[in-house]
Amino acid sequence: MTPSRPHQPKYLQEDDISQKCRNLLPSLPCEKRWITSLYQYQGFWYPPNVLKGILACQDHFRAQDTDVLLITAPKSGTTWLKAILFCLLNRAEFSGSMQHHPLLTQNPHDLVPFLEIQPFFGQEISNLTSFASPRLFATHLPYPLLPASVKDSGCKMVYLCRNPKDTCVSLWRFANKMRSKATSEMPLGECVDAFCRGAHPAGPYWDHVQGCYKASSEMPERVLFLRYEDMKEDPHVHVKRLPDFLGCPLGKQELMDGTVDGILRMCSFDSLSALEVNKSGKLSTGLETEWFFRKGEVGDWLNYMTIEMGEKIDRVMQEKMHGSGLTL
Ligand code: PAP
Repeated sequence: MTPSRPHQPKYLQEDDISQKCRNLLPSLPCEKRWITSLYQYQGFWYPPNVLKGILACQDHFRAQDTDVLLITAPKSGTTWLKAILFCLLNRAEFSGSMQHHPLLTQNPHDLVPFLEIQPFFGQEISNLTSFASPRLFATHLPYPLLPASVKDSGCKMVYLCRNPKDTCVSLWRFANKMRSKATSEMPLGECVDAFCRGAHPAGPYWDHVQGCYKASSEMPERVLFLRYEDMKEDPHVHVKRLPDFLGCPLGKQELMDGTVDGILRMCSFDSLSALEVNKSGKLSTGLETEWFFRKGEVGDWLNYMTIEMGEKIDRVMQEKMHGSGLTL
């Protein structure tokens, strides 16, 4: 295990891992080519400190039937959908007082915690009783690694996927921001190689996406499968599906008074990225809020990758997703 470097966000520091995690690490395959060491646990790659949170939430998280869980691979649009879900689920409370809306002063990641990062961060068992029902959480855990209670309960899951080449570029830019000042930048070619080997945080991407795609095909009432590109193209149509799926359908008045339009405006890339909290704030995990707002565009990979890099990702995705019925 590599020691923590100065200037690293708390999120990446490796000193603070539980005994259970410490005992497990030597038996796991380790990847050193990412900006931090990654360990392969139950088929997916994570840094040790996140692995600690995964073990804790797998052991201790007790899902409730009313919970809502947003599931994404990193850089698939998590921040955007966290904001939208938060607005939809809390719309009754803030409908008359939008100028006091929590999203104006808090980053979506501080309002909607990742199960394996914030609640179990730095402690073995987190007290989640302070969360009002319906509780809204997010996770980068793929379907097979979810805590048993999530699968056994009646809670709702929303999965968001994104074009793998855009996801890879977004991941590359983010990883380079997150690296310690003492570490050199990762070239894009290395990130593409890691992506195609599946050896990046929460990778392999193809397995991550397929787990929830399969679950949504088998249990459409429990898992809603969305695509970032569809949401960018027609956000209204796709966001309107959410309240019905979550069991809190829009009322007649809300359908007439532009509730969804208001939520989409508030959660748009331009609105969120212009807020002071998202320009200069820090998350409780130590990450800078502005890192989560880069461009938010579809097809941005074309501005960075060579044709060969793009074809390499296409080839591996086609091969690994063959027969799944899903194309990205
Ligand atoms: P996470 O999984 O680590 O939480 P996530 O939010 O999925 O990160 O990824 C950030 C991406 O979402 C960035 O994409 P880009 O690098 O291609 O630009 C970011 O710009 C984009 N994003 C953030 N907020 C929004 C938004 N409101 N609308 C659309 N895209 C957004």
